[in-house]
Amino acid sequence: MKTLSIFILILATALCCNCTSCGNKASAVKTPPDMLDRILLNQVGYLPISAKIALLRLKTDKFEVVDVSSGTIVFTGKPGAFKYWDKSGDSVCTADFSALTTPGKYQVRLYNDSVNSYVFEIDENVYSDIAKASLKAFYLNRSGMEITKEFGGKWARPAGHPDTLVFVHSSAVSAQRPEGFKLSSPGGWYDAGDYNKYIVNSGISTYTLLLFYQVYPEYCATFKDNIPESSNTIPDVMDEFLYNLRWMLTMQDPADGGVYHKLTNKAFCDFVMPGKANDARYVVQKSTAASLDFAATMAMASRVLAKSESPELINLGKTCLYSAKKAFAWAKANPARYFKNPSGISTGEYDDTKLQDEFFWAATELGLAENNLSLISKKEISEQEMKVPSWDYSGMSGVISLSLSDNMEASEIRAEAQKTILAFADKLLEKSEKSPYKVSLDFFKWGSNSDVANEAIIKLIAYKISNNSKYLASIQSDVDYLLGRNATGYCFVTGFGGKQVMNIHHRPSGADGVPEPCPGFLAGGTNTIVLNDCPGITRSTFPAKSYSDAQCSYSTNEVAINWNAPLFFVLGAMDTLIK
Ligand code: 9MR
Repeated sequence: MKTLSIFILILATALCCNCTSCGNKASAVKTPPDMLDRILLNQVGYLPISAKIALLRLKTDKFEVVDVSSGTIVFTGKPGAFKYWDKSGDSVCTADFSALTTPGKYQVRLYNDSVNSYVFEIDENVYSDIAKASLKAFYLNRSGMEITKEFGGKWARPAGHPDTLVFVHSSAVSAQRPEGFKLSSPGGWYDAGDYNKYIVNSGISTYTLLLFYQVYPEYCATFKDNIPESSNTIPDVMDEFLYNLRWMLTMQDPADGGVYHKLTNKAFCDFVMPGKANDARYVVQKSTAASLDFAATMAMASRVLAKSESPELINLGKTCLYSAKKAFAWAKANPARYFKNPSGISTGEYDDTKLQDEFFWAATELGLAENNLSLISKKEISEQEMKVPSWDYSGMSGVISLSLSDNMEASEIRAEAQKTILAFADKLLEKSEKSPYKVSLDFFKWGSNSDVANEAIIKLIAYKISNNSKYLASIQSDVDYLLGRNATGYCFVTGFGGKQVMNIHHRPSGADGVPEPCPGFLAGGTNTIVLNDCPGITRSTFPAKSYSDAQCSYSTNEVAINWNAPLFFVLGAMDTLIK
Protein backbone atom coordinates (compact mmCIF):
# COMPACT_ATOMS: atom_id res chain seq x y z
CA MET A 1 0.00 0.00 0.00
CA LYS A 2 2.89 2.34 0.90
CA THR A 3 4.52 1.65 -2.47
CA LEU A 4 1.26 2.48 -4.16
CA SER A 5 1.03 5.79 -2.26
CA ILE A 6 4.52 6.77 -3.37
CA PHE A 7 3.65 5.81 -6.91
CA ILE A 8 0.62 8.07 -6.74
CA LEU A 9 2.63 10.89 -5.21
CA ILE A 10 5.13 10.82 -8.04
CA LEU A 11 2.58 10.37 -10.79
CA ALA A 12 -0.25 12.62 -9.77
CA THR A 13 -2.46 11.44 -12.56
CA ALA A 14 -1.54 7.81 -12.49
CA LEU A 15 -3.97 5.41 -14.01
CA CYS A 16 -5.56 3.43 -11.27
CA CYS A 17 -4.56 -0.08 -10.66
CA ASN A 18 -7.58 -2.32 -10.51
CA CYS A 19 -7.66 -2.07 -6.76
CA THR A 20 -9.74 -4.57 -5.00
CA SER A 21 -11.20 -3.87 -1.62
CA CYS A 22 -8.70 -4.70 1.10
CA GLY A 23 -11.18 -5.34 3.81
CA ASN A 24 -13.58 -2.78 5.12
CA LYS A 25 -11.56 -1.13 7.86
CA ALA A 26 -10.81 2.54 7.26
CA SER A 27 -9.87 5.19 9.77
CA ALA A 28 -10.34 8.94 9.30
CA VAL A 29 -7.74 10.78 7.22
CA LYS A 30 -4.45 8.97 7.00
CA THR A 31 -3.45 10.47 3.71
CA PRO A 32 -0.44 12.80 3.39
CA PRO A 33 -1.66 16.43 3.45
CA ASP A 34 -0.84 17.23 -0.17
CA MET A 35 -2.80 14.19 -1.34
CA LEU A 36 -5.89 15.43 0.49
CA ASP A 37 -6.32 18.03 -2.22
CA ARG A 38 -6.67 15.25 -4.77
CA ILE A 39 -10.25 14.74 -3.68
CA LEU A 40 -12.14 18.02 -3.52
CA LEU A 41 -15.45 18.06 -1.73
CA ASN A 42 -17.67 19.93 0.64
CA GLN A 43 -15.82 19.38 3.91
CA VAL A 44 -18.81 20.27 6.05
CA GLY A 45 -21.25 18.01 4.28
CA TYR A 46 -24.60 17.47 2.68
CA LEU A 47 -28.27 17.23 3.43
CA PRO A 48 -29.50 13.66 2.91
CA ILE A 49 -31.53 14.56 -0.18
CA SER A 50 -28.94 16.83 -1.81
CA ALA A 51 -26.73 16.18 -4.80
CA LYS A 52 -23.34 14.97 -3.52
CA ILE A 53 -20.53 15.33 -5.99
CA ALA A 54 -16.80 15.32 -5.23
CA LEU A 55 -14.14 16.25 -7.76
CA LEU A 56 -11.14 13.98 -8.28
CA ARG A 57 -7.76 15.06 -9.49
CA LEU A 58 -6.53 11.49 -9.92
CA LYS A 59 -7.46 8.99 -12.58
CA THR A 60 -9.20 5.97 -11.21
CA ASP A 61 -11.83 3.56 -12.43
CA LYS A 62 -13.73 3.57 -9.17
CA PHE A 63 -14.13 5.51 -5.93
CA GLU A 64 -15.54 4.45 -2.61
CA VAL A 65 -17.31 6.17 0.24
CA VAL A 66 -16.45 4.84 3.66
CA ASP A 67 -18.35 5.23 6.90
CA VAL A 68 -15.72 6.63 9.27
CA SER A 69 -17.10 5.15 12.47
CA SER A 70 -17.48 1.57 11.24
CA GLY A 71 -14.96 1.53 8.43
CA THR A 72 -17.57 0.03 6.13
CA ILE A 73 -17.59 0.81 2.44
CA VAL A 74 -21.09 2.14 1.94
CA PHE A 75 -20.89 3.28 -1.68
CA THR A 76 -18.82 2.43 -4.75
CA GLY A 77 -19.04 4.48 -7.90
CA LYS A 78 -17.42 5.23 -11.25
CA PRO A 79 -16.00 8.69 -11.87
CA GLY A 80 -17.04 10.82 -14.83
CA ALA A 81 -14.71 12.01 -17.57
CA PHE A 82 -11.82 14.40 -16.90
CA LYS A 83 -12.42 18.03 -17.84
CA TYR A 84 -9.88 20.85 -17.95
CA TRP A 85 -10.75 24.24 -16.40
CA ASP A 86 -8.82 27.13 -17.86
CA LYS A 87 -9.57 29.15 -14.68
CA SER A 88 -7.74 26.69 -12.41
CA GLY A 89 -5.30 25.19 -14.87
CA ASP A 90 -6.12 21.65 -13.88
CA SER A 91 -8.42 18.78 -14.77
CA VAL A 92 -10.98 17.13 -12.56
CA CYS A 93 -13.60 14.42 -12.87
CA THR A 94 -16.77 13.99 -10.86
CA ALA A 95 -17.46 11.37 -8.23
CA ASP A 96 -21.21 11.36 -7.72
CA PHE A 97 -22.52 9.69 -4.58
CA SER A 98 -25.88 11.46 -4.39
CA ALA A 99 -27.55 8.09 -3.85
CA LEU A 100 -25.97 7.88 -0.41
CA THR A 101 -28.54 9.39 1.93
CA THR A 102 -27.90 7.72 5.28
CA PRO A 103 -26.81 10.21 7.96
CA GLY A 104 -23.26 9.69 9.17
CA LYS A 105 -19.62 10.75 8.85
CA TYR A 106 -17.79 9.68 5.74
CA GLN A 107 -14.71 9.93 3.58
CA VAL A 108 -14.34 9.43 -0.15
CA ARG A 109 -11.37 7.19 -0.86
CA LEU A 110 -9.40 5.99 -3.83
CA TYR A 111 -7.09 3.04 -4.34
CA ASN A 112 -8.37 1.28 -1.23
CA ASP A 113 -7.31 3.55 1.59
CA SER A 114 -4.27 5.25 0.09
CA VAL A 115 -6.01 8.49 -0.88
CA ASN A 116 -8.75 9.75 1.41
CA SER A 117 -10.77 12.92 1.40
CA TYR A 118 -11.47 15.04 4.44
CA VAL A 119 -14.24 13.74 6.64
CA PHE A 120 -17.68 15.15 5.86
CA GLU A 121 -21.13 14.57 7.23
CA ILE A 122 -24.52 13.72 5.81
CA ASP A 123 -27.21 15.05 8.08
CA GLU A 124 -30.48 16.99 8.10
CA ASN A 125 -28.85 19.65 10.31
CA VAL A 126 -25.46 19.71 8.67
CA TYR A 127 -25.64 23.48 8.00
CA SER A 128 -27.08 24.47 11.33
CA ASP A 129 -23.84 25.32 13.16
CA ILE A 130 -22.16 26.96 10.20
CA ALA A 131 -25.25 29.10 9.46
CA LYS A 132 -25.22 30.26 13.09
CA ALA A 133 -21.50 31.00 12.96
CA SER A 134 -21.84 32.99 9.75
CA LEU A 135 -24.36 35.33 11.39
CA LYS A 136 -22.46 35.35 14.68
CA ALA A 137 -19.50 36.76 12.75
CA PHE A 138 -21.45 40.05 12.52
CA TYR A 139 -21.71 40.13 16.31
CA LEU A 140 -17.97 39.50 16.59
CA ASN A 141 -17.42 42.44 14.25
CA ARG A 142 -19.60 44.89 16.15
CA SER A 143 -18.08 48.26 16.80
CA GLY A 144 -18.63 50.02 20.12
CA MET A 145 -19.54 46.88 22.02
CA GLU A 146 -17.68 44.55 24.33
CA ILE A 147 -17.70 40.96 23.11
CA THR A 148 -18.26 39.00 26.29
CA LYS A 149 -17.06 35.51 27.13
CA GLU A 150 -20.66 34.37 27.37
CA PHE A 151 -21.32 35.18 23.73
CA GLY A 152 -17.85 35.41 22.22
CA GLY A 153 -16.14 32.49 23.97
CA LYS A 154 -12.39 32.65 23.49
CA TRP A 155 -12.87 35.55 21.08
CA ALA A 156 -14.15 37.81 23.88
CA ARG A 157 -12.63 41.30 23.75
CA PRO A 158 -13.16 44.76 25.22
CA ALA A 159 -15.25 47.25 23.25
CA GLY A 160 -13.53 49.43 20.69
CA HIS A 161 -14.47 52.56 18.78
CA PRO A 162 -17.36 54.00 20.78
CA ASP A 163 -17.66 56.63 18.02
CA THR A 164 -19.49 59.01 20.32
CA LEU A 165 -16.99 61.71 19.43
CA VAL A 166 -16.46 61.80 15.70
CA PHE A 167 -15.08 64.81 13.82
CA VAL A 168 -16.62 66.28 10.70
CA HIS A 169 -13.80 66.16 8.16
CA SER A 170 -13.03 69.23 6.05
CA SER A 171 -14.50 67.39 3.04
CA ALA A 172 -17.86 67.15 4.81
CA VAL A 173 -18.41 70.59 6.27
CA SER A 174 -21.76 72.37 6.13
CA ALA A 175 -23.14 75.57 7.63
CA GLN A 176 -24.46 73.76 10.67
CA ARG A 177 -21.48 71.40 10.92
CA PRO A 178 -18.22 73.28 10.31
CA GLU A 179 -14.84 71.57 10.24
CA GLY A 180 -14.05 70.01 13.59
CA PHE A 181 -17.72 69.80 14.59
CA LYS A 182 -18.20 66.72 16.76
CA LEU A 183 -21.04 64.27 16.38
CA SER A 184 -21.97 60.88 17.75
CA SER A 185 -22.28 57.88 15.44
CA PRO A 186 -22.01 54.77 17.62
CA GLY A 187 -22.61 51.12 16.82
CA GLY A 188 -22.64 49.33 13.48
CA TRP A 189 -20.35 46.64 12.19
CA TYR A 190 -16.73 47.07 11.27
CA ASP A 191 -16.62 46.74 7.51
CA ALA A 192 -14.10 43.98 7.21
CA GLY A 193 -10.62 43.28 8.54
CA ASP A 194 -10.32 47.03 9.13
CA TYR A 195 -12.14 49.09 11.74
CA ASN A 196 -13.87 51.60 9.49
CA LYS A 197 -17.56 51.85 8.67
CA TYR A 198 -18.65 52.56 5.12
CA ILE A 199 -22.26 53.34 4.15
CA VAL A 200 -22.11 51.91 0.63
CA ASN A 201 -21.00 48.50 1.86
CA SER A 202 -23.18 48.61 4.95
CA GLY A 203 -26.17 49.23 2.72
CA ILE A 204 -25.84 46.10 0.61
CA SER A 205 -24.91 43.96 3.63
CA THR A 206 -27.88 45.13 5.69
CA TYR A 207 -30.18 44.77 2.68
CA THR A 208 -29.06 41.15 2.22
CA LEU A 209 -29.96 40.32 5.83
CA LEU A 210 -33.28 42.20 5.48
CA LEU A 211 -33.99 40.18 2.36
CA PHE A 212 -33.24 36.95 4.18
CA TYR A 213 -35.62 37.99 6.91
CA GLN A 214 -38.29 38.74 4.32
CA VAL A 215 -37.83 35.47 2.41
CA TYR A 216 -37.47 33.05 5.35
CA PRO A 217 -39.56 34.52 8.20
CA GLU A 218 -40.38 31.18 9.81
CA TYR A 219 -36.76 30.15 10.00
CA CYS A 220 -35.86 33.55 11.46
CA ALA A 221 -38.58 33.21 14.09
CA THR A 222 -36.77 30.31 15.79
CA PHE A 223 -33.16 30.84 14.64
CA LYS A 224 -30.81 31.76 17.49
CA ASP A 225 -27.08 32.37 17.29
CA ASN A 226 -26.51 33.17 20.96
CA ILE A 227 -26.00 36.92 20.98
CA PRO A 228 -26.72 39.31 23.87
CA GLU A 229 -30.18 40.02 22.43
CA SER A 230 -31.11 36.34 22.04
CA SER A 231 -33.32 36.48 25.11
CA ASN A 232 -35.46 39.36 23.82
CA THR A 233 -38.60 38.84 21.75
CA ILE A 234 -37.03 39.97 18.47
CA PRO A 235 -35.55 37.33 16.13
CA ASP A 236 -31.74 37.28 16.25
CA VAL A 237 -31.40 38.01 12.53
CA MET A 238 -33.39 41.19 13.06
CA ASP A 239 -31.45 42.13 16.20
CA GLU A 240 -28.29 41.80 14.16
CA PHE A 241 -29.37 44.00 11.25
CA LEU A 242 -30.88 46.55 13.66
CA TYR A 243 -27.46 46.98 15.23
CA ASN A 244 -26.16 48.28 11.91
CA LEU A 245 -29.33 50.00 10.74
CA ARG A 246 -29.38 52.22 13.83
CA TRP A 247 -25.80 53.22 13.15
CA MET A 248 -26.57 53.97 9.52
CA LEU A 249 -29.29 56.41 10.59
CA THR A 250 -26.68 58.47 12.45
CA MET A 251 -24.73 58.95 9.22
CA GLN A 252 -27.35 61.21 7.68
CA ASP A 253 -27.01 64.95 8.03
CA PRO A 254 -30.43 65.94 9.38
CA ALA A 255 -30.08 69.40 7.87
CA ASP A 256 -30.13 68.34 4.23
CA GLY A 257 -30.62 64.55 4.14
CA GLY A 258 -27.23 63.85 2.56
CA VAL A 259 -25.34 60.82 3.87
CA TYR A 260 -21.66 60.76 4.77
CA HIS A 261 -19.77 58.21 2.71
CA LYS A 262 -17.88 56.73 5.64
CA LEU A 263 -16.83 56.98 9.25
CA THR A 264 -13.13 56.35 9.28
CA ASN A 265 -9.65 56.77 10.64
CA LYS A 266 -7.34 58.77 8.43
CA ALA A 267 -5.41 55.60 7.56
CA PHE A 268 -5.68 51.87 8.18
CA CYS A 269 -4.31 51.12 11.65
CA ASP A 270 -1.91 48.36 12.64
CA PHE A 271 -3.06 44.89 13.61
CA VAL A 272 -4.16 45.81 17.14
CA MET A 273 -7.33 44.96 19.05
CA PRO A 274 -10.29 47.36 18.60
CA GLY A 275 -9.97 48.72 22.15
CA LYS A 276 -6.34 49.67 21.47
CA ALA A 277 -7.01 51.43 18.18
CA ASN A 278 -7.67 54.94 19.38
CA ASP A 279 -6.89 57.21 16.44
CA ALA A 280 -9.32 60.04 15.71
CA ARG A 281 -12.43 59.19 13.74
CA TYR A 282 -14.03 61.32 11.01
CA VAL A 283 -17.15 61.42 8.92
CA VAL A 284 -16.03 62.17 5.39
CA GLN A 285 -17.77 63.76 2.38
CA LYS A 286 -21.42 63.10 1.63
CA SER A 287 -21.78 61.14 -1.59
CA THR A 288 -24.51 60.30 -4.09
CA ALA A 289 -23.76 56.56 -3.90
CA ALA A 290 -23.93 56.49 -0.09
CA SER A 291 -27.16 58.50 -0.08
CA LEU A 292 -28.82 56.20 -2.63
CA ASP A 293 -27.69 52.98 -0.96
CA PHE A 294 -28.83 54.41 2.36
CA ALA A 295 -32.21 55.38 0.85
CA ALA A 296 -32.76 51.92 -0.63
CA THR A 297 -31.76 50.07 2.53
CA MET A 298 -33.86 52.32 4.77
CA ALA A 299 -36.87 51.97 2.50
CA MET A 300 -36.52 48.18 2.52
CA ALA A 301 -36.14 48.28 6.33
CA SER A 302 -39.31 50.35 6.61
CA ARG A 303 -41.24 47.64 4.74
CA VAL A 304 -39.85 44.88 6.93
CA LEU A 305 -40.33 46.79 10.19
CA ALA A 306 -43.88 47.83 9.30
CA LYS A 307 -44.84 44.17 9.65
CA SER A 308 -43.46 43.99 13.19
CA GLU A 309 -45.73 43.71 16.18
CA SER A 310 -43.58 45.98 18.29
CA PRO A 311 -44.70 49.66 18.38
CA GLU A 312 -41.07 50.66 18.87
CA LEU A 313 -39.99 48.86 15.71
CA ILE A 314 -42.96 50.16 13.74
CA ASN A 315 -41.89 53.66 14.73
CA LEU A 316 -38.32 52.88 13.77
CA GLY A 317 -39.65 51.78 10.38
CA LYS A 318 -41.35 55.17 9.98
CA THR A 319 -38.10 56.92 10.82
CA CYS A 320 -36.35 54.76 8.22
CA LEU A 321 -38.84 55.74 5.53
CA TYR A 322 -38.61 59.43 6.40
CA SER A 323 -34.80 59.24 6.27
CA ALA A 324 -34.90 57.28 3.01
CA LYS A 325 -36.99 59.97 1.33
CA LYS A 326 -34.69 62.74 2.51
CA ALA A 327 -31.60 60.89 1.32
CA PHE A 328 -33.16 60.18 -2.08
CA ALA A 329 -34.10 63.83 -2.49
CA TRP A 330 -30.53 64.83 -1.66
CA ALA A 331 -29.16 62.37 -4.22
CA LYS A 332 -31.48 63.68 -6.90
CA ALA A 333 -30.34 67.21 -6.15
CA ASN A 334 -26.70 66.07 -6.10
CA PRO A 335 -26.56 63.30 -8.73
CA ALA A 336 -22.82 63.31 -9.33
CA ARG A 337 -21.13 63.65 -5.95
CA TYR A 338 -18.80 60.77 -6.68
CA PHE A 339 -16.60 59.73 -3.82
CA LYS A 340 -12.83 59.88 -3.92
CA ASN A 341 -10.67 59.86 -0.84
CA PRO A 342 -9.94 63.47 0.08
CA SER A 343 -6.35 64.41 0.73
CA GLY A 344 -5.12 62.92 4.00
CA ILE A 345 -7.59 60.02 4.02
CA SER A 346 -6.37 56.67 2.68
CA THR A 347 -8.86 54.03 3.90
CA GLY A 348 -11.25 52.09 1.62
CA GLU A 349 -12.99 54.09 -1.09
CA TYR A 350 -15.96 52.13 -2.38
CA ASP A 351 -15.80 54.59 -5.26
CA ASP A 352 -18.55 54.09 -7.77
CA THR A 353 -19.15 56.47 -10.62
CA LYS A 354 -21.84 54.50 -12.44
CA LEU A 355 -24.94 55.22 -10.44
CA GLN A 356 -27.90 54.50 -12.73
CA ASP A 357 -28.33 51.17 -10.94
CA GLU A 358 -28.25 52.80 -7.50
CA PHE A 359 -30.86 55.35 -8.64
CA PHE A 360 -33.01 52.48 -9.94
CA TRP A 361 -32.62 50.52 -6.69
CA ALA A 362 -33.46 53.47 -4.42
CA ALA A 363 -36.47 54.48 -6.53
CA THR A 364 -37.67 50.87 -6.57
CA GLU A 365 -37.39 50.41 -2.81
CA LEU A 366 -39.10 53.74 -2.19
CA GLY A 367 -41.81 52.88 -4.67
CA LEU A 368 -42.45 49.60 -2.89
CA ALA A 369 -42.26 51.13 0.58
CA GLU A 370 -44.60 54.01 -0.20
CA ASN A 371 -46.80 52.04 -2.56
CA ASN A 372 -45.96 54.62 -5.20
CA LEU A 373 -45.44 52.53 -8.29
CA SER A 374 -44.97 55.58 -10.47
CA LEU A 375 -41.43 55.65 -9.10
CA ILE A 376 -40.69 52.30 -10.78
CA SER A 377 -40.18 51.98 -14.51
CA LYS A 378 -40.87 48.62 -16.15
CA LYS A 379 -38.45 49.51 -18.92
CA GLU A 380 -35.63 50.02 -16.44
CA ILE A 381 -36.07 46.51 -15.05
CA SER A 382 -35.01 44.92 -18.31
CA GLU A 383 -32.21 47.45 -18.70
CA GLN A 384 -30.44 46.29 -15.54
CA GLU A 385 -27.27 44.31 -16.10
CA MET A 386 -27.38 40.56 -15.50
CA LYS A 387 -24.88 40.79 -12.65
CA VAL A 388 -25.10 39.70 -9.05
CA PRO A 389 -25.54 42.36 -6.36
CA SER A 390 -22.30 43.86 -5.12
CA TRP A 391 -21.27 47.09 -3.42
CA ASP A 392 -20.95 48.79 -6.79
CA TYR A 393 -23.94 47.20 -8.51
CA SER A 394 -27.44 47.45 -7.07
CA GLY A 395 -29.59 46.94 -10.14
CA MET A 396 -30.19 43.29 -9.35
CA SER A 397 -31.13 44.11 -5.74
CA GLY A 398 -33.95 46.25 -7.09
CA VAL A 399 -35.04 43.47 -9.43
CA ILE A 400 -35.00 40.93 -6.58
CA SER A 401 -37.15 43.18 -4.38
CA LEU A 402 -39.65 43.67 -7.21
CA SER A 403 -39.75 39.97 -8.03
CA LEU A 404 -40.84 39.21 -4.46
CA SER A 405 -43.27 42.08 -4.02
CA ASP A 406 -46.65 41.16 -2.59
CA ASN A 407 -48.16 44.44 -3.76
CA MET A 408 -51.38 43.52 -5.56
CA GLU A 409 -51.08 46.50 -7.87
CA ALA A 410 -47.54 45.65 -8.90
CA SER A 411 -48.35 42.47 -10.84
CA GLU A 412 -47.06 43.72 -14.18
CA ILE A 413 -43.70 44.95 -12.89
CA ARG A 414 -43.39 41.92 -10.63
CA ALA A 415 -43.87 39.64 -13.63
CA GLU A 416 -41.19 41.54 -15.53
CA ALA A 417 -38.81 41.30 -12.57
CA GLN A 418 -39.50 37.59 -12.17
CA LYS A 419 -38.81 37.03 -15.85
CA THR A 420 -35.45 38.78 -15.42
CA ILE A 421 -34.50 36.75 -12.34
CA LEU A 422 -35.45 33.45 -13.97
CA ALA A 423 -33.54 34.28 -17.15
CA PHE A 424 -30.48 35.22 -15.08
CA ALA A 425 -30.73 32.11 -12.90
CA ASP A 426 -31.07 29.92 -16.00
CA LYS A 427 -27.96 31.48 -17.45
CA LEU A 428 -26.10 30.78 -14.21
CA LEU A 429 -27.42 27.24 -14.17
CA GLU A 430 -26.23 26.60 -17.69
CA LYS A 431 -22.77 27.88 -16.79
CA SER A 432 -22.52 25.63 -13.72
CA GLU A 433 -23.64 22.61 -15.73
CA LYS A 434 -20.86 23.22 -18.26
CA SER A 435 -18.18 24.12 -15.73
CA PRO A 436 -15.65 21.39 -14.81
CA TYR A 437 -15.87 22.64 -11.20
CA LYS A 438 -19.66 22.84 -11.54
CA VAL A 439 -19.92 26.50 -10.56
CA SER A 440 -21.43 29.46 -12.37
CA LEU A 441 -18.49 31.68 -11.52
CA ASP A 442 -16.23 32.33 -14.48
CA PHE A 443 -14.84 35.74 -13.56
CA PHE A 444 -12.84 36.21 -10.38
CA LYS A 445 -13.07 39.60 -8.75
CA TRP A 446 -11.78 40.71 -5.37
CA GLY A 447 -14.08 38.86 -2.95
CA SER A 448 -14.87 36.19 -5.57
CA ASN A 449 -16.32 33.92 -2.89
CA SER A 450 -19.07 36.47 -2.30
CA ASP A 451 -19.94 36.32 -6.00
CA VAL A 452 -20.39 32.56 -5.66
CA ALA A 453 -22.71 33.12 -2.67
CA ASN A 454 -24.59 35.88 -4.50
CA GLU A 455 -25.04 33.63 -7.53
CA ALA A 456 -26.57 31.07 -5.18
CA ILE A 457 -28.93 33.81 -3.92
CA ILE A 458 -30.15 34.46 -7.47
CA LYS A 459 -30.87 30.73 -7.85
CA LEU A 460 -32.59 30.65 -4.44
CA ILE A 461 -34.82 33.55 -5.44
CA ALA A 462 -35.54 31.80 -8.75
CA TYR A 463 -36.45 28.68 -6.79
CA LYS A 464 -38.69 30.72 -4.50
CA ILE A 465 -40.46 32.30 -7.47
CA SER A 466 -40.80 29.19 -9.62
CA ASN A 467 -40.65 26.32 -7.12
CA ASN A 468 -38.61 24.59 -9.81
CA SER A 469 -36.18 22.13 -8.22
CA LYS A 470 -33.82 22.35 -11.22
CA TYR A 471 -31.94 25.10 -9.36
CA LEU A 472 -31.13 23.04 -6.28
CA ALA A 473 -28.13 21.06 -7.52
CA SER A 474 -26.47 24.24 -8.73
CA ILE A 475 -27.10 25.97 -5.38
CA GLN A 476 -25.54 22.94 -3.70
CA SER A 477 -22.57 23.27 -6.03
CA ASP A 478 -22.03 26.87 -4.92
CA VAL A 479 -22.12 25.78 -1.29
CA ASP A 480 -19.73 22.92 -2.10
CA TYR A 481 -17.33 25.36 -3.73
CA LEU A 482 -17.26 27.62 -0.67
CA LEU A 483 -16.82 24.70 1.70
CA GLY A 484 -13.95 22.96 -0.06
CA ARG A 485 -14.77 21.86 -3.60
CA ASN A 486 -12.64 24.55 -5.17
CA ALA A 487 -9.20 24.58 -6.76
CA THR A 488 -7.43 25.57 -3.53
CA GLY A 489 -8.99 22.77 -1.47
CA TYR A 490 -9.75 25.19 1.39
CA CYS A 491 -13.04 25.35 3.21
CA PHE A 492 -13.36 29.15 2.99
CA VAL A 493 -15.40 29.65 6.20
CA THR A 494 -13.20 30.03 9.27
CA GLY A 495 -13.57 27.38 11.95
CA PHE A 496 -15.06 24.78 9.61
CA GLY A 497 -13.83 22.01 7.36
CA GLY A 498 -10.77 19.78 7.21
CA LYS A 499 -8.48 22.26 5.45
CA GLN A 500 -9.19 25.39 7.40
CA VAL A 501 -8.39 29.00 6.67
CA MET A 502 -6.26 30.13 9.65
CA ASN A 503 -4.76 33.51 8.84
CA ILE A 504 -7.51 35.84 7.68
CA HIS A 505 -6.71 39.50 7.14
CA HIS A 506 -8.82 40.55 10.12
CA ARG A 507 -7.36 42.77 12.81
CA PRO A 508 -9.05 41.14 15.84
CA SER A 509 -8.12 37.65 14.63
CA GLY A 510 -4.55 38.75 14.05
CA ALA A 511 -4.12 40.56 17.37
CA ASP A 512 -6.08 38.54 19.93
CA GLY A 513 -3.41 35.93 20.65
CA VAL A 514 -5.93 33.13 19.99
CA PRO A 515 -4.48 30.68 17.47
CA GLU A 516 -7.80 30.12 15.72
CA PRO A 517 -9.33 33.03 13.77
CA CYS A 518 -12.72 34.39 14.74
CA PRO A 519 -15.11 31.76 13.39
CA GLY A 520 -17.82 32.00 10.77
CA PHE A 521 -16.06 34.45 8.45
CA LEU A 522 -15.89 33.95 4.70
CA ALA A 523 -12.42 34.59 3.28
CA GLY A 524 -12.49 36.81 0.18
CA GLY A 525 -11.25 34.11 -2.15
CA THR A 526 -9.15 33.63 -5.21
CA ASN A 527 -8.34 36.34 -7.73
CA THR A 528 -5.37 37.74 -9.61
CA ILE A 529 -6.19 41.44 -9.21
CA VAL A 530 -3.37 42.07 -6.75
CA LEU A 531 -0.62 39.46 -6.87
CA ASN A 532 1.99 41.16 -4.71
CA ASP A 533 0.17 41.83 -1.42
CA CYS A 534 2.49 39.45 0.45
CA PRO A 535 6.17 40.04 -0.19
CA GLY A 536 7.84 36.68 -0.68
CA ILE A 537 4.67 34.75 -1.49
CA THR A 538 4.16 33.82 -5.11
CA ARG A 539 0.57 33.09 -5.97
CA SER A 540 -0.82 31.11 -8.87
CA THR A 541 -1.62 33.13 -11.95
CA PHE A 542 -4.71 30.99 -12.51
CA PRO A 543 -7.59 33.05 -11.08
CA ALA A 544 -9.41 30.10 -9.50
CA LYS A 545 -6.26 28.97 -7.72
CA SER A 546 -4.72 32.27 -6.74
CA TYR A 547 -5.18 32.42 -3.00
CA SER A 548 -2.95 32.60 0.01
CA ASP A 549 -3.95 31.78 3.57
CA ALA A 550 -1.66 34.50 4.87
CA GLN A 551 -2.66 37.53 6.94
CA CYS A 552 -0.85 39.84 4.54
CA SER A 553 -3.01 38.70 1.63
CA TYR A 554 -5.62 41.41 1.92
CA SER A 555 -6.73 40.81 -1.65
CA THR A 556 -7.58 37.11 -1.15
CA ASN A 557 -7.84 36.53 2.58
CA GLU A 558 -9.67 39.49 4.04
CA VAL A 559 -13.20 39.13 5.37
CA ALA A 560 -16.04 41.62 4.88
CA ILE A 561 -19.66 42.15 5.88
CA ASN A 562 -20.82 42.18 2.25
CA TRP A 563 -19.28 38.73 1.84
CA ASN A 564 -20.65 37.25 5.06
CA ALA A 565 -24.18 38.50 4.40
CA PRO A 566 -24.67 36.37 1.26
CA LEU A 567 -22.84 33.52 2.98
CA PHE A 568 -25.36 33.59 5.81
CA PHE A 569 -28.21 33.96 3.33
CA VAL A 570 -27.21 30.80 1.49
CA LEU A 571 -26.33 28.70 4.53
CA GLY A 572 -29.48 29.77 6.35
CA ALA A 573 -31.52 28.91 3.26
CA MET A 574 -29.86 25.49 3.05
CA ASP A 575 -30.61 24.98 6.73
CA THR A 576 -34.31 25.54 6.18
CA LEU A 577 -35.12 24.98 2.56
CA ILE A 578 -34.84 21.42 1.43
CA LYS A 579 -35.22 19.03 4.29
O1 9MR B 1 -14.42 44.76 -1.75
C1 9MR B 1 -13.67 45.86 -2.25
C2 9MR B 1 -13.13 45.50 -3.60
O2 9MR B 1 -14.17 45.30 -4.52
C3 9MR B 1 -12.18 46.59 -4.09
O3 9MR B 1 -11.59 46.17 -5.29
C4 9MR B 1 -11.12 46.82 -3.02
C5 9MR B 1 -10.10 47.89 -3.40
O4 9MR B 1 -10.71 49.13 -3.51
O5 9MR B 1 -11.74 47.19 -1.80
C6 9MR B 1 -12.56 46.20 -1.28
O6 9MR B 1 -13.16 46.66 -0.12
C7 9MR B 1 -12.34 46.84 1.01
C8 9MR B 1 -12.61 48.25 1.52
O7 9MR B 1 -12.14 49.17 0.60
C9 9MR B 1 -12.03 48.49 2.89
N1 9MR B 1 -12.41 47.47 3.82
C10 9MR B 1 -12.06 46.13 3.37
C11 9MR B 1 -12.76 45.83 2.08
C12 9MR B 1 -12.53 44.39 1.64
O8 9MR B 1 -11.24 44.16 1.20
